[in-house]
Amino acid sequence: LALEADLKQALLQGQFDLHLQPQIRFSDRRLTGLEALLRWQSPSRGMVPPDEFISVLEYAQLMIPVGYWVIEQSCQILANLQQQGLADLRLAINLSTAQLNDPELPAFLDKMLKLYPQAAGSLEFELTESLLASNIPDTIASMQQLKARGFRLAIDDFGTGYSSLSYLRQMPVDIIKIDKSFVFGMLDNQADFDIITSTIAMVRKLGLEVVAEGVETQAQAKTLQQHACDIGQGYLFSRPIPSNELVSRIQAGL
Ligand code: G
Ligand code: G
Ligand code: MN
Ligand code: NA
Repeated sequence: LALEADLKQALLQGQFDLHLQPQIRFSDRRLTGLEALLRWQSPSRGMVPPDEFISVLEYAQLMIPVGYWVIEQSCQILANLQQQGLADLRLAINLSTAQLNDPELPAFLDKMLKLYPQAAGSLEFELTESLLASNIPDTIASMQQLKARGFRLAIDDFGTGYSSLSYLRQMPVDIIKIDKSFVFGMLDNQADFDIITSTIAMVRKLGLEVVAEGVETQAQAKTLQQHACDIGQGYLFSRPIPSNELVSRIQAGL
């Protein structure tokens, strides 16, 4: 409860920040996009990781307003990157169930696109498998609202939820993000290796893009590249970067 009260203050008092984690295209090892990750700098608790407050935001019905803040910040970051000559980077935003099901989301996005027209081709939304598990027709309808506005859709943490393969068949998704738990084990564990390489092959055969999360070593990156993974994200390339350091870090080559 104290946490809930503090989170209400956090939005009003500007205690949230976005950290941006680089995504690298294996073919040329260049920066291709960024994932926005919410951070809370609490005056009394210090830096609180999202695992400890996202579920409280959901429970307290604060995820939608905080999510609007995340979307507007992300649009501002894209506009700022464009001003610095970094126009072709994509920016991925995590959406929770409540956010995808929010009937006001399309109107909010239309407002953002009026203010930040360049965001249309650059924004991506990440949805988790658990989110997709309930009410498939409504979920597909919500996803189509996003697709109609030019946004790309990714399935996050792929492989950790239920009935993954049926999503691939039914849902208008563009990108699959293989969960980091598979990447961590891929060079030590034959099953993880087989899951990774066959998932990459399947996703590409379906004409979708595949991202590996949690890439921590050069050996992992090399193997992922050899097996035609499109994009990597992980501490090997960069930790998430505070928004105020982003441009200088990109200009310095990360
Ligand atoms: O940053 P990381 O390191 O600890 O993030 C943990 C999880 O928190 C992410 O996998 C993501 O699902 C969730 N998360 C991070 N930022 C946001 C956000 O802006 N909105 C939502 N809905 N979830 C987020
Ligand atoms: O949205 P999602 O749950 O996938 O968010 C990604 C999470 O993974 C974030 O919490 C981020 O900080 C974390 N992360 C990103 N790269 C790495 C990595 O290379 N290793 C580990 N252990 N965690 C990572
Ligand atoms: Mn994510
Ligand atoms: Na993930």
